[in-house]
Amino acid sequence: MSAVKTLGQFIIEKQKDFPYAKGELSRLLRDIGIAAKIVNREVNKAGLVDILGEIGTTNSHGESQKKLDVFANEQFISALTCGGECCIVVSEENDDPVYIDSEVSRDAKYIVAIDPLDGSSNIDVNVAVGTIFSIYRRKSTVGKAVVEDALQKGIEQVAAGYVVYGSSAMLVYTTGKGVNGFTLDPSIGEFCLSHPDMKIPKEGYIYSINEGNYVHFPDGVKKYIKYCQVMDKETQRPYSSRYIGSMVADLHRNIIKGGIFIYPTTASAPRGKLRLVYECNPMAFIIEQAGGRATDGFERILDKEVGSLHQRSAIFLGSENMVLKAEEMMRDFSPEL
Ligand code: P6P
Repeated sequence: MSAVKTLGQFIIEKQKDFPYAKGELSRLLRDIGIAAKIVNREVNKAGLVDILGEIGTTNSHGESQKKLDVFANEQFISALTCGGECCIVVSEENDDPVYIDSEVSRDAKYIVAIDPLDGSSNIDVNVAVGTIFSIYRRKSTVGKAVVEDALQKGIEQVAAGYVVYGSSAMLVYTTGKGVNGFTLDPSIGEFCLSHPDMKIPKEGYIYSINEGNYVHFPDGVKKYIKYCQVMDKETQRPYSSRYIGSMVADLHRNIIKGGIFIYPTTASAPRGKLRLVYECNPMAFIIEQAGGRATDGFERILDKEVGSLHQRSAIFLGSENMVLKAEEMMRDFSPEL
């Protein structure tokens, strides 16, 4: 039986992939793992303790904040502050960047963008939720880090990952050399390597989209949905429709089984709903590293200009052949492109 390899051991082992690494990124990834274990503990008992429900405040998008959203945000910011490797945190839960200006973080060179508890509206109904994180190296080299350090294109990410708090807690991340998944073993309190070198199937047979918004979808999306539903034995259609309403859970399933996740523009979200910096870019980095494809229907997600911290984007990501087919239909209905 092969020896268990913990997240910490794996991170240290892979540090040799980065000849100039001095251990800061390794420490940062371990700090995130620690906070994820604390959040998982609370998510797992959310129904038992007074941590459900709303706290009467809203985040920068006008969305009501739940106790667990705020708790998770505090845990990640606290772990990153104590770890000393991060100089700015950009969070879905904070309108403005959180500048970490402490003795230990004075020379920190990493920026972390995070959605601390994605899909939190599912907590009350016991459906999987997740954390999404993205790590950049600061561009500015002197003085305190500045907000422009957090407005880098997705292609500049040095690492990205997610935690899915589901039937088991899993942490999946990439540093640009493939994707690896770790499952939390509660008996030892460690994330252990369970899914080495994750690859998404090139072909998939699951499409994931909120069809309740159908009337508001672009014509290319409507055509793609109809394509998924047509009977065609050769291409194993109709595909299955699976939509959890928690991006991390939908994407994790698609990486393992194959599939496409689409959140297009809609009437209520003319630029898309999902945020580029701490949802689309990290997930796109992971999907590409797993052999998949991630665009906004036209442009590669990782190449998109980042103009503001909470900028939104449409997203089509998953099995390469499925995303290519959806893009073909988007172009068919956008002749001006
Ligand atoms: P809708 C959760 O709020 C989230 O940000 C993603 O996790 C999820 O995929 C999406 O929004 C669900 O949005 O409009 O379908 O409920």
